[in-house]
Amino acid sequence: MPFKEVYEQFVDLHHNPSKEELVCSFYIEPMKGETIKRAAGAVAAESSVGTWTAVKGLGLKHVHEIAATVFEINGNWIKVSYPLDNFELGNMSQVYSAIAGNILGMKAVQNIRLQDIQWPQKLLNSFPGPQFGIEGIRKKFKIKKRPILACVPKPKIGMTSKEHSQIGFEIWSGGIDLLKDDENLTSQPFNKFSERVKLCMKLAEKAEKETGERKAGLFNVTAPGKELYKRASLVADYGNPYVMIDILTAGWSAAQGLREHCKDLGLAIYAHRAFHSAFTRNPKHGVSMLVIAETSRLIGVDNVHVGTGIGKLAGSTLEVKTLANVMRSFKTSSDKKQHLLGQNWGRIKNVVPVSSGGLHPGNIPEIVSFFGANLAIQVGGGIHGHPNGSHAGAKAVRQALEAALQKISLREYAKNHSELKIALDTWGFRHIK
Ligand code: CAP
Ligand code: MG
Repeated sequence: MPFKEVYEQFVDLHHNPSKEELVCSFYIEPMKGETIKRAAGAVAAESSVGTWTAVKGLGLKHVHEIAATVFEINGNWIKVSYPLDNFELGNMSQVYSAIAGNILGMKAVQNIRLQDIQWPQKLLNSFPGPQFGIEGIRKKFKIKKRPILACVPKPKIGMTSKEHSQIGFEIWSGGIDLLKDDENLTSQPFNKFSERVKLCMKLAEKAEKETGERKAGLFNVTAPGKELYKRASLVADYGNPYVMIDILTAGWSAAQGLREHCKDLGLAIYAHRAFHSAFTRNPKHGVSMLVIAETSRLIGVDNVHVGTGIGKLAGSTLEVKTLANVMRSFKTSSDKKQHLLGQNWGRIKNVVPVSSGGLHPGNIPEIVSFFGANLAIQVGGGIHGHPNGSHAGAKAVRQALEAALQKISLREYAKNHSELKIALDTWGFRHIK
């Protein structure tokens, strides 16, 4: 049999996937001279049991039973179903090696993008999901309705632990809830992880006394091997309720290990998505941010970055709104326009979406009206770039949030709030590029 014919055997447009099967939607562009049917079949073959040529084993009963099937082709969009036995329950890295592995580099396709996954309940339930979810996080901080506020010190790296912790105090006492490490700050010689945690926690306590609000650090525990877990344990020893991980540079298995470790420690997990644009930014190729966010939810993070739509980083307003909604909902519907498959999340808790990247006080009302109040807003430059410093910058953000929640215009509110006025005089309402 000519080798290409193998691929077409993986297409059955009459197949109706059972509830036990995992379904993926892909955008594919066949390579020149290739038909969409063969290219689609190649995707199903390579991501499940097949390879470029016929092999005898394809006729074996169980191999045949678990072969993936292309069951829909609609222009460049295809849907592929995978019987459950393709996957090892609870092993996210294995799942990705199948449905987002070799197929992304196949010559049969010019471009291929994994847009969405619909997880069958058995596979979904083999993952823990968030330990706390939105309700649990709000309870920890006694923040009933307003967005949770986070701030990342800038400059991103280079400050000593002492300088970093002092900035922490300035922003906590200025009205911010969470002091976040930047994605590229872990334990460099000038700002050792343990020293940073120690100094910050001392000042968090002071800020708590001063403000009567709970203050915490999002300490970036991303590190090789056991060191990652050691750092999480250290954070817990200081009584801080949260850790942060660069979920993509660390990898799914490390993140799964952290989730397991955090269960006993009672720590919430904040996921930074640095590295995602390597595979999410090209709309024709790679893996969508939606898939990354859904995966992060299953693994069990309590926060995930979803973007702003209006800030300095790529991501359309429609895309970031969809991401936030999928992270907050327990049941999502399919959507033909966005090629969403819909998901019943069952017992899996929801996730606090984080809007971040180029935000400043003048943007806060827009972010709140766009996302609603059930989210976290993270600001770096838009606090530390305040002409009067980080403390004033933090106050300006909190004031902007108060105005937005009370539906008072920022200009009006700024009449009696000098920090906000200076921020507006500096950045106005502009969208940062
Ligand atoms: C924001 C930030 C965040 C990005 C992440 C930064 O700083 O600390 O890492 O927002 O992007 O380093 O850029 P600014 P995303 O507030 O100074 O922009 O949420 O898109 O993953
Ligand atoms: Mg950052």
